[in-house]
Amino acid sequence: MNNSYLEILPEILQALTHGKPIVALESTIISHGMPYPENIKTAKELECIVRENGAVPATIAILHGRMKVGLTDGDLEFLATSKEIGKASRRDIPYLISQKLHGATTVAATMIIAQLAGIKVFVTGGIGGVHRGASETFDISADLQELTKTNVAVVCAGPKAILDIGLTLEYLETHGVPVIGFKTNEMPAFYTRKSGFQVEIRLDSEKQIAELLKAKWELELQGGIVIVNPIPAKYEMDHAFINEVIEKALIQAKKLNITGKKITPFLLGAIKEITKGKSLASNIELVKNNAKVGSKIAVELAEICKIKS
Ligand code: PSU
Ligand code: MN
Repeated sequence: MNNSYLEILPEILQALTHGKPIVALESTIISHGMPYPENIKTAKELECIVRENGAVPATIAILHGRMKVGLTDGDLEFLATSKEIGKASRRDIPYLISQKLHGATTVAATMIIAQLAGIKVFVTGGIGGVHRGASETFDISADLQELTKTNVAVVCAGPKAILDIGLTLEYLETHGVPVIGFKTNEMPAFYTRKSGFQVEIRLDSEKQIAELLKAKWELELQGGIVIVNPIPAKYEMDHAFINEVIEKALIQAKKLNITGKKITPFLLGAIKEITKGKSLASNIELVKNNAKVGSKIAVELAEICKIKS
């Protein structure tokens, strides 16, 4: 890897060289998506789950102006506790690097760095999307644009329920981003297994998903793939209850005039307060479940790529 901005941990470099399975993990969820100490605990658990399922974890962040692929426990602790960590999406990367600053990477920025490193599979909780009321606010997450051009598969539990799921699906369709339901015909909505929207492609095994990834990229069809993996039933929240809570959180955000990159962390925090921590518990469980599935996809992908070469 001769990209001087990148710093890849030796274990990951070795895995890359030998075509071993690797799973990228994002850091916005650590610095801005969850409170301390749940954030650090979850970040470490995710890495363990990835290992237990046969892949090497690569948590990604920007630290001291360097794009880090693979973090030490000290790095994770810093991301989980420091107030100096900005939320870094695509447009923030050059600024943070040139000013030697820190950034917790969103789905978009994590995809960019994963691609630079040569990592194909990335696990998160929920992707950003088209916000409710976007026809007025123009608020569409840079995650969606990234999915149209960067060749990384993102395993998630659907777009966050705070978004407009219908419009998010339309956007992904327009831009040719495949959305695969893992063992589901219905689009999950992060805290719940159902959203009322269907997914057109359903695959029931990690191997089939790996084969789809391989086909897409061998055909040089640029862009990412979204794999939606519903939250396990025992951890899901009640649909009507969470929607009421989201409405309340949206009203709070409007009152306080919260916009731009602050809105997603604000809403997640407000939802956690209103649900007295229940949403956070669901959030943690769905990401862990994604880590399991994502790792198995990475293992299958490494396997079929080995056979080919
Ligand atoms: N999902 C979560 N918690 C989060 C996010 C997603 O459970 O904190 C983050 C992801 O990093 C995602 C970002 O990329 O929110 C989207 O932010 P925005 O809507 O500003 O693009
Ligand atoms: Mn936004």
